[in-house]
Amino acid sequence: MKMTFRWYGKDEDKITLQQIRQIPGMDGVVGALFDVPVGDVWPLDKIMCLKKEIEDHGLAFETVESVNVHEDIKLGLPSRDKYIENYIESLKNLSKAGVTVVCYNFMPVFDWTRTELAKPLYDGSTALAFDYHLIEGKDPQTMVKEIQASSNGFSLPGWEPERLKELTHLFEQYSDVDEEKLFENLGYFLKAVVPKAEQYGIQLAIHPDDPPCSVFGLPRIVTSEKNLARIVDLVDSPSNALTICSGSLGANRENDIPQIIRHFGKMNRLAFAHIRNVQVHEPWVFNEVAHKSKFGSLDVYEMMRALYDVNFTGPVRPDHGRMIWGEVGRPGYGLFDRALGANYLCGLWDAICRENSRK
Ligand SMILES: [Mn+2]
Repeated sequence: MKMTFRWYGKDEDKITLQQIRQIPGMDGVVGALFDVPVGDVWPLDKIMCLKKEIEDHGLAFETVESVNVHEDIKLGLPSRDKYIENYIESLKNLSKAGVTVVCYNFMPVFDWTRTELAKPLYDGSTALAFDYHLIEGKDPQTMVKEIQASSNGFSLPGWEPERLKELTHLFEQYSDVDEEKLFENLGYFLKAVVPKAEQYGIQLAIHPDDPPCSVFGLPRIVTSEKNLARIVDLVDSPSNALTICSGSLGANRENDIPQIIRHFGKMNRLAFAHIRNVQVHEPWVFNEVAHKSKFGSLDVYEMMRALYDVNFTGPVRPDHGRMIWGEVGRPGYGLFDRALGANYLCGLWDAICRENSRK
């Protein structure tokens, strides 16, 4: 596995590449062009600038998160073909820069959803939290305002203000899209894009819905092992692959993450792993915690062990972190706790490798 760190670029992230470079065991950066509107082609010159910037700091640029899928593709509107063409063009340009993994999600309207961005934990740190009681009966506009008010001034991915202005209209458009229709629209997208991705040497890696349940009545399909199996079956190609995000899938305790890693890893459909821990208090009530297994509901050792067992050679990143040591930053994406998380994951990995080379 290659240890990576998500970075929002020099204009959007107050964490520097120099700082990321100094995290022990860091191999690469997971980057993206955040100034290209969703649906537009990612220009080759901008991709090459980002690549150079990252590589000049001794880090690899092979993984992109995310090339977002335009809403018209998820809705299955006639205009989707134009956006699919643009998507393919972006993949072509990324392949020219040596990118081999492209993460994306297929969540209607919202990207990840939380009800609290700075829930105080027992040790004075804060973390992202979700409690479905707080969402029940709330209208999405109020929710958006609350999230934006507590985002420390950062524009959160998937919650960009421009996009959310259209919220009422978007909800209307989704009124006749159920889970089956969403599967159909994902299939249409993948059938067009995956053969090209394969040709360009790129694995498309769909990210699980976060949390893996319906919010505000919108359909969600990337939620369980059963649905992941259905997705990889939509197009039979190693380029139709998965991002396993332990914190997203793990919010539903019925998802056995090590088993999911083993199953899809053996099929060669695992392209990217986001590893973090969550404490699940009851179904759909959880908060994020430090990466170490003992602080949450997930067995992080077993997940790393499963990645080792399937000979996973792709990128892994610590996912969200808490805010610690007084850091003020992008919710979930501060420097300190994610660096500690990466170090913990590298430590587990070293121990697993050493133990097995002795046998
Ligand atoms: Mn994730």
